[in-house]
Order: sequence, then structure tokens, then C-alpha cells
Amino acid sequence: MMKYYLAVDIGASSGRHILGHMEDGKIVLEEVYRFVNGNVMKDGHLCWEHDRLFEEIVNGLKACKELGKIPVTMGIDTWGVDYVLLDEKDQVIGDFYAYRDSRTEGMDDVVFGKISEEELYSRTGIQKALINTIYQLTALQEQHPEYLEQARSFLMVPEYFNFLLTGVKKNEYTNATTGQLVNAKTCGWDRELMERLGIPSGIFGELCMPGTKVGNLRPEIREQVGFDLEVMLPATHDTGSAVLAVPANDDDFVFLSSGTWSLMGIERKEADCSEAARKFNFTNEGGYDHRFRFLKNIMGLWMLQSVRRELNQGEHQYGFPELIALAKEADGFPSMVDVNDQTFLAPKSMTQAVKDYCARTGQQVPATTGELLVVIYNSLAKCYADTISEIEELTGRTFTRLHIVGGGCQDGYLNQKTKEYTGKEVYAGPVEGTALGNLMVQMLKDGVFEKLEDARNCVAASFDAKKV
Ligand code: LFR
Repeated sequence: MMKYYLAVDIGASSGRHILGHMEDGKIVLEEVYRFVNGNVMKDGHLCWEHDRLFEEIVNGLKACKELGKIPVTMGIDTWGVDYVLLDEKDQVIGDFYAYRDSRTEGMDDVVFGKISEEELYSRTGIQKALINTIYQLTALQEQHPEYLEQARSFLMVPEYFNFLLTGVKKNEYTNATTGQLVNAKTCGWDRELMERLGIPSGIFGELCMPGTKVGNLRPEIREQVGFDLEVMLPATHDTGSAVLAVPANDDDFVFLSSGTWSLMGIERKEADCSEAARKFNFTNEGGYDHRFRFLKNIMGLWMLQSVRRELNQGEHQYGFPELIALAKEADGFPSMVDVNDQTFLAPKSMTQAVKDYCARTGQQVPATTGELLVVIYNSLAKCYADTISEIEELTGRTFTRLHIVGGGCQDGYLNQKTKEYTGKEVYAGPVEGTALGNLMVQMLKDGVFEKLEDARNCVAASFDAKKV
């Protein structure tokens, strides 16, 4: 009997159910279900559609049943920083706010009025980004203090879905770190920090490490899907899962987890919470096996996805191959933008935001779709190169290779540009890095692999990383 494991990987633009199993010493993946995701506007706020997403999670379980491939365990990973609050009856309080919502504007000043930016970084090692849970909860304090008063439990997005599936509430370490409320030294919630900020620390449960069992399916869910399984905690932060699947065990490389965001960095045994790291805005996210991902958040494919969404409001529907062809035609177009500029986080129109940036900085304004795309491609690749230089400066090392994992590694044009700008050896793959990393933890827990190194060797043997 084949033993299957299920990864439910939900990103900002799509979610998928991917079954994994071992065959002749290799990991085999099978996508069984896929659905779209995105923000919707509700009462003037950008929100996620958690009810629909949960229906899709259940639909994907039904699809496994239809295939006759019943997994022994499953794990859910999603983007970080977002959360729900539950009241004493376990009902959700307020809306499912999405991190791009502008309600956190100015909340950095409120937080820094209670703790200095330097001290906050030295405690958490997490970069300043207004999307972080710390600023979201501060916004709630300012705008809806009653929500925090009613709250009895805090769950991050994957934990909320796990709760709906099993009835069990468990907080997980890797995702928690993204919120900027976890202490980088103790690897536990920084309750003293919460108290200083006036965030009720009692709503945060003890942090569990990836590999912990959450529970079995609730009877209602079991009936709907037609089977039972164990829900487990993978690295529930998608980037934490993705980086597990980098097909290398040495340390002579920089990784790039490429999706809606581009997360670029290195794996380390200890967090670097120094002033130098803070000034470059690097972050130390908690990973599997007490590793840290020392990385930078780069705006990423979001910019390309947004332009495409805007173009596709017309009759003609553009796919990425067509967009890449247009970009190639305009290849020499010279203007560049700082992709991490706040104006690109959630603009009404990305097309206009890029044009405005070029105009503002006295550069040639892109006039065609191709030119616009070239600006984004070159700017992303340049940002990757700059980020590698910063990592090299901060660590006093030089790195030979760049490993790109995740959906974005399928963009050959971006890979080529990345190679040109960084001057590194570039390897692309695996594409389903996040789902793979999620599955690897389930398999490690089940004894398929003894240790992470073995799992990574197996990933390298199972999936070709293409040299760019
Ligand atoms: C990637 C990611 C990043 C995080 C951002 C917001 O999907 O998880 O790591 O910074 O989304 O949560």
C-alpha cells in the first residue's frame, strides 16, 4: 500500500492540494486540487475570504477521496503575519483583514512610542514592515479596542483552518515569528514586549514546533470528506516550508523563494539582531530545527501579477508567456524603480504606480506594456543583486550559487536577468518548493527520513534544479 501525505499550500494568489509519496527512493508529487485566492474589499478594508478558502480546503480533501488516495497526514501552510481573534465562544471577531490593508499606516510611530525601533529589533530580529502582526494588532488597539478585550484566542491563518478541521487550537513557531512578537533568543512569545505594548498576552498559546500533531478531523468534517487523518503542523509559514526544499546541504548559496513575494537570504544557526542587520532591514525568521532564515522581503512577482490583472480587465487575456514576449521586445528600456518602495505595496493601479515613480525620479516613463514590464524585471533583478551584496557585506562571505525555488522560478526571463545582474551560478527549482517543504516535515515525522539533510538529498535526487 502506497502511503500518501498531503500538503495544502495556500499563497496570496492561489492554493493547492499536493499529495506526496515515495517511489523508488524518490519523492513523487501529484497536484489534486487548485483554487484561486486574492484580497477582496469589505467595508473599506482589504480582506481574505476565509470561509471560501476553508470550503476549498474541504473540497480538496474530497478530491483525494475521489482519487482513492487517502493521506495519512496533512499539513497547511500559508503566507505569514495575518491572524484571527476568537471570542469565548470561539467565534471570529471582526473581519479577516489582509496584510496589505492600509489600516496599519502610522502604527510604527505608535509602537515606537512604547519601545524604540532598535530595542524591538534586538529582541525580535524581525524587519520593520507595516504588514507585521505587531502593527496590525496596534491598529486594532487604536481602532477597535473592544475586539482585543473580547479576544480569548489568537490564531494565525493556517492555525485557524486547523482549528476548523480538528477543533484543536495550536500556535506554531515559524509563522509566529513573522508577526514580530517572538523573542529571537528564547524562540517563545515575547510576553514582556506584549505587555509593554498593551497587547493581551493571555490570548497567545504556547508555541509548537513543526512536526507537532494538531488532531484528527472533527466528526462533521470526517463525514463530509469520507475519511479521517491526522492534521499536523508543518512549517506553517510558507517561506519556512519553501526554504526546507532547497536542494542543497552545503552553505555556499543564497536562496530565493519566489512567489508573490521574493524572499532572499541564507540559513543560519543563530539570529543576527545587530544594528547593521537592522539598518539593511534584514529579518531573522524562525525555521525548522531551530534554524533561522536571514532574509530580505522583496516586493516580488506581485508587481507583475498586478500589472497582468490590470491588463486582463480588458477583453484580451494575457498569459505570462505573452507578457514575457512583450518585455523581451522592449529589453533595452533604461528606467528602474526601487521595488521595495511602499507605493507598490497595494496601489490602486500598479501600472500607474510604476509610471509615477519613473516620472518622479526624472526617468523615462514607460509607454508600452513591454516597457513597463522591462522596468519591473530589471528592477527586481537589480534588487536581487543588491540584496546578495548586502548579505555578503553583513556576513563577510561570498556565495557562489543562487537557488531559486517556488512558482516564480518558472519565469525564464527573470531567471536570465537574475543571472546577469547577480553574476552568480543560478539554479531554478523545485517549482513546488513550499508544498515539498510542507511534505518533508510530515515525512520526517513519519520516519521516512531520519534528518533534514536526508530529506534535502532526496529532494535533490527527485527534482532537477535547472542551471540557468
Ligand atoms: C510569502 C510570505 C512572506 C511574508 C509575506 C506576508 O508568501 O509568507 O514570507 O513576508 O508572505 O505574510
